[in-house]
Amino acid sequence: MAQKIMISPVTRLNGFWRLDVEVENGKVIDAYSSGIYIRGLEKIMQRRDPRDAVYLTQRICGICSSAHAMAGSLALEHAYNLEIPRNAVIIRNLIFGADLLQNHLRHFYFMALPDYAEGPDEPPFIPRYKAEYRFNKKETEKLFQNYMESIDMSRLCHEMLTIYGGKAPHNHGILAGGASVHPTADNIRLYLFRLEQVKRFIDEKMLPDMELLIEKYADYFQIGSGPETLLTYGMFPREDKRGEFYLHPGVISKDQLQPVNSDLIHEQVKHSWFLDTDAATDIMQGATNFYPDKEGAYSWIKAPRYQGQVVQTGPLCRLWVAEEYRHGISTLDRIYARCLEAKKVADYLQEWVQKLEPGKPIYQEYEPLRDAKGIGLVEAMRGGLGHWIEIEDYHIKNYQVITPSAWNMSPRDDNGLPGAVEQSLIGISIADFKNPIEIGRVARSFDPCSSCAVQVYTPQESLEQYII
Ligand code: NFE
Repeated sequence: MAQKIMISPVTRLNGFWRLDVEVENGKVIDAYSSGIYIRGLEKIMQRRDPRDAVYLTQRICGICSSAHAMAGSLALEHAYNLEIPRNAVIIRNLIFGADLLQNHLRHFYFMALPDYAEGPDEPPFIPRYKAEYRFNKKETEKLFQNYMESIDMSRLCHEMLTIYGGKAPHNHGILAGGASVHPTADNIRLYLFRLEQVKRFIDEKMLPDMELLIEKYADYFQIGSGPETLLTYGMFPREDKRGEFYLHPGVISKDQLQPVNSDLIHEQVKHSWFLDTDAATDIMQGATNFYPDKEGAYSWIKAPRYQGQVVQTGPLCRLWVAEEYRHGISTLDRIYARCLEAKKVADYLQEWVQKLEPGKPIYQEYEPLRDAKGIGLVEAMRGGLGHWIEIEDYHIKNYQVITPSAWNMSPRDDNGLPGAVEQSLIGISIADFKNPIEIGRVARSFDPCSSCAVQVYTPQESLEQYII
């Protein structure tokens, strides 16, 4: 008979997430991913000034804010048909790139590593599962020295972000029309000085630590693959070619690379606590109506699908589409690709910061339109992020957000197809039912963030009014 494991909340990630798995003969035969609180930012956005979108959506979560600033700005620039100055594209990439490095460093050392290396016998490393940890004492000590050093590196990344973004995590440097901080010889130097230290850490500590992880846990290249359809919207807009990205957009389905078509993105809600009418084939018409008593539902995350397919998204998908990493799709591939991407982005940032032109424009003036629609598709740290805005009479009529973690952590869809993390868990072996460390290893390799994925209600208002 199947035994059930429930982990709630899953720790070492942002937000509150619950995983339920059924285990039979030591193997996971079924898995359920539940976002266990409400976001509801779409409700908060209604009737606001469209220019607020860039700032308010950053508050969806505290760890990928600059990605929301990018997507919100792109959506408005699309709606207003704006072209922003070259300097602005670069500055925005410098802000987002610094934030991405901060995220990738944090994921590798704080979120993922403690699943594989046994930390010191003190909080936050205890309590922990009793399991097979494969590093020897010397290796473990070295890994946790680097873990501590990565905190300094994370701080440096946030300092880089603030040089052009004003503050972290929610920056004021990215806005519709461009950027807000002019490049100067001085701020370029301040950015580079920090970047060089972070780059050195990635090259000399993070990548070697990743290689050591591969040496000891190579079996995780065969574990936790998840869906084989990979999605990326394109990361880091090019300053020299409008509409193009340094890391190309694309969907890999059945080994075929296709361009991303936003019309093929839709959301299903059969197993999510939303009214059935919130299912959307056209995301611009999407709605957010909470229904916590819904039968058969188990998550505040909707089920986004691409042409009906379950997809996974994130650094592995980006490098796969860029043909820079085609080793495999698995737990360790996702973690490895994230580390390789950190190196790639650090190299890019060094190149881009030197392309800034002090004295040249950073902002394109515009007149807001009375009525308009726009879509901002961009990559966040964890994968494809989309913002859809409809403006009516100078105010937001509808705002919809589909985050990478909604793609990855989604529940079953209308056809009963499990979401990406759910699929990756089904079939894995659990060595010790009381210490199911394998679940965390596989699930955390997606760098999940349930704050982004679920729908927060306005604390002044009662939730009751949203419930039918
Ligand atoms: Ni809360 Fe986020 C990223 C977005 S969710 S972290 O990256 O958008 O996946």
